[in-house]
Order: sequence, then C-alpha cells, then structure tokens
Amino acid sequence: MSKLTLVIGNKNYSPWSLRPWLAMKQAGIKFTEMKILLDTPTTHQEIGKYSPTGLLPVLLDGEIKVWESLAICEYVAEKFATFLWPKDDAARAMARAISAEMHAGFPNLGRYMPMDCRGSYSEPGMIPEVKPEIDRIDNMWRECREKFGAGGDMLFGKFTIADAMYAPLVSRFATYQIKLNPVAQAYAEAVWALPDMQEWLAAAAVEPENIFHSRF
Ligand SMILES: N[C@@H](CCC(=O)N[C@@H](CS)C(=O)NCC(=O)O)C(=O)O
Repeated sequence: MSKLTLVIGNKNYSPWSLRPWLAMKQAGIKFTEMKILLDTPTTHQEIGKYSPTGLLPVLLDGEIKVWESLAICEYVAEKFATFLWPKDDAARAMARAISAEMHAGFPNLGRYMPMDCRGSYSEPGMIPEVKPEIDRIDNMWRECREKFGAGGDMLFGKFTIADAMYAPLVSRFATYQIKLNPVAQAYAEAVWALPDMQEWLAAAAVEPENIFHSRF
C-alpha cells in the first residue's frame, strides 16, 4: 500500500475533515495525519500548499492528490476498501444518493449549527431555517435503518461511506441537543460509540484552539 497522508483541519471544528478520516479509520486504512489549523493568519497559505480549492481535507497518495471529502472517500473505497459501499444494489444506490445529498446540501445546518464537538448549546436548533433540514435527516436515518439496517447498527447495517458523511451531524445533534425519532437517536448513539469516533472526539476535546463564530 502506498503512503497516504490526510491533511485535515481542527478536529473540534472541521466536519469535512472528519468524514474521510472516519471512513479510512473504519476501513483499517493506514495513513498519516497532517493538521493545518483553521482561522489563523497563515491558514490560507498553508492549505494552499496542498489544496487547489483552498479547503481541507486533502488526501495525498504519492503524486496523486484528492480533494473534496466525498471524492476522497470514493478514492479510498475504490482503491483499498470496496466494502465501504453496500453490496446490495438498492442499498448502494441509496447510500450514494444520501452521501451526495449531504455533500451538496443542508446549507442552514452548516450556517447556524457549525460543528463544535466539545460544545453544548440549545438555541440554534430552534431556528426555522434549520428545522426542515433536521427533519429530512431524522426521516432519512430512520428510512435507511428500517429498509437496509438489519445487518448491524449503521445506516446500511455495516459501516459505509454514508455513515462517514453523516458523522458530523451526529456530533452537531449532540452539541445542539436536537431531539430525534427513536430509531434515528439509536443510530446516532451507535455512531457516537464507535471507537474511531471516540478517538476523534477525545482529540477534539483537548485541542487548545477556540474559534468563535466558526463557519465550517
Ligand atoms: N466541499 C468541501 C468542503 C471543505 C471545507 O469547507 N473545508 C473547510 C474546513 S471544514 C476549510 O478548509 N476551510 C478553510 C477556511 O475556511 O479557511 C469538501 O467536501 O471537502
């Protein structure tokens, strides 16, 4: 296996970094982690050394560079871990669709409920723009669990890229104390309990940086 480096942002604040990080950890793919602190005077310049978009995460695989969280997950699944997508056609179609939906959508969750793994708030979840987005995820998680979840406690039974894509939402729903339907809540708790998720959260908890008005 080639040497892989995943360039990420602060664990407490960077939801896009968490997604491929968790997928790669869950797949048992060995990689080196390189962190660039967000929201500093040199952040833009540092990220620019690796990322053509000026955004993290970026995966470095020798000469190959992959940016965009979902593209990184696709790259590692194709190259090292095809089991990161469900085998069943219908399940895989839905897993891909909801992963794309996460990657492209939910702007108000990003805007009003930024990831802050170690934070605890209640207000932002109540704002009207966010409610339809929360409701969509609440229903989606229940639908996946009910239709495809029989083989385990993840959305499609075993862990897939779809779980990685929604892992930051599990953190946000805890941070902002969002009430979910019982099936979705049980799913969120299962993701929260994953040892790799716990490793990320523990690292986030001891990061010294505080970013106020995070927009990530
Ligand atoms: N669509 C991108 C979004 C990446 C993104 O927004 N990354 C944030 C951190 S979570 C970033 O690098 N921000 C840099 C900055 O704002 O200076 C992806 O899927 O990777």
